Amino acid sequence: MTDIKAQPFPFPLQREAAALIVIDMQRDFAEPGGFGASLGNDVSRITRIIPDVKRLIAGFRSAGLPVIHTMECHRPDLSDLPPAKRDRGNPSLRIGDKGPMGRILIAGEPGTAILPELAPIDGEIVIEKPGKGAFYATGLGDILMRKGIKQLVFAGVTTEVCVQTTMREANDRGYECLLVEEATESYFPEFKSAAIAMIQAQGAIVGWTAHIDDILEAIN
Ligand code: C5J
Repeated sequence: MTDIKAQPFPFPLQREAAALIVIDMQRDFAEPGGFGASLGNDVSRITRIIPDVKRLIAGFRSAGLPVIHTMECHRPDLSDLPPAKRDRGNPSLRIGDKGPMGRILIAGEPGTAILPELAPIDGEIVIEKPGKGAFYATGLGDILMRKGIKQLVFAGVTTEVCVQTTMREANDRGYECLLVEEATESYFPEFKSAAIAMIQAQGAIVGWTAHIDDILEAIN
């Protein structure tokens, strides 16, 4: 066991049981014309973390540790999109509407794809998820169990929505969760800070947070 320098106290890394999970680094959240922009957000906040997420993925790959990617998306017939989700947020383009990068957050559309710089390579798991959390209505739990994964290192967007929701789902299922501070972002800096504070609070009630260099040093 190797300890990773982390908050609120060192993270007890079990190298053979750890995986990186990269949440929703999709064009729809990071590029003009996508879902994030349609809600009035400044998407440049998201593109700024791409180099750090890329470095983190490269570190896990070179250490021979699993990299899992998630994508928030829905079926073309919208049968997995609850009206309550489609109607909320007052965006200029709703989920399923046709935008400049194809239909918003629909599986297979260009805008729904993972950013090319962070694209999965052969053999990496990609989870398509209709919810904010990656365990809801997906095979993620079974996949992790089959692979003997017990610790999840989190990157991706947005910190307080899909990243935090998935961390909480994982924490409730018994996984030890570590959020990489430089490799996650929100459209709202105060929400990122608040999510980090919530995760670290009360003796790691939801998990730990750490810096990218401390993680890469521990795994390589
Ligand atoms: C949002 C996400 N923010 N991936 N999705 O709607 O966080």
